[in-house]
Amino acid sequence: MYEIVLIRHGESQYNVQNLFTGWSDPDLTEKGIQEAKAAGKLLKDEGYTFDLAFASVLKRSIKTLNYILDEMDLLWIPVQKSWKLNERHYGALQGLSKSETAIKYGEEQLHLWRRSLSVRPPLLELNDPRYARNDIRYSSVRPEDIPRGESLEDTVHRVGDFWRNRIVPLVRKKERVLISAHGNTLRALIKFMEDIDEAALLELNIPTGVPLVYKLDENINPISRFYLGDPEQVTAKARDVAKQGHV
Ligand code: DG2
Repeated sequence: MYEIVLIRHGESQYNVQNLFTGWSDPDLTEKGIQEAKAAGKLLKDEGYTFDLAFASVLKRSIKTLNYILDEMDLLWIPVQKSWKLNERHYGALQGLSKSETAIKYGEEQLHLWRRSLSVRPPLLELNDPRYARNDIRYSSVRPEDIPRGESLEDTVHRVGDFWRNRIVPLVRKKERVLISAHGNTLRALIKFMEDIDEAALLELNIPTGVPLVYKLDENINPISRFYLGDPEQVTAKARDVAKQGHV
């Protein structure tokens, strides 16, 4: 049997202001830093350790990982960063307020933008400064692969690809892997691994800074998943994420 640990970064400056984030690159808040440190302590106390770790190329994911590894005295392990673990691209919604968008377009539309499988947000124009094509960190990415807005399904493809080609071979070698990523990247990964139906996907909200453990069978298919920590607190945090879409 194999095991892998996933975590959504700690609270970011955009999360606390309830803004769509996507590929925007806000820092962690002080609360987000504390969440990351607490996650590291929890993992250590529960006896977890890691041989290598993954992060996106966004600072909230990288810094969360660093705080966790520091807490676990594992800052020395290899870390691979990839844009393929970036948050789902929220297109022209990036930087807008979720609650104001709910007022403007209605909570139902907002819920579709946030939680459906196939609905894309409005796409960025090519000349929009938020379009990442001129950002140096993506200079090695093929221009046609740089999104202007993604549905969760689009994200499932890139994350699924990365999981299959880059992570699974390591898990098979019994490497203990930690992935620090984002709310929708993790929803995409869960969709890819478990193929959960759309109704369940609509209700799936990932809390910030809580380790999510996956037990996998010999074919790397999930047997079970569970959050570490106090279940009531985890449920309350996930409920808060869901509420961000209200007027
Ligand atoms: C949030 C997720 O991403 O937002 O892009 O706004 O995990 O990087 O904070 P994260 C964003 P919701 O889909 O929950 O609205």
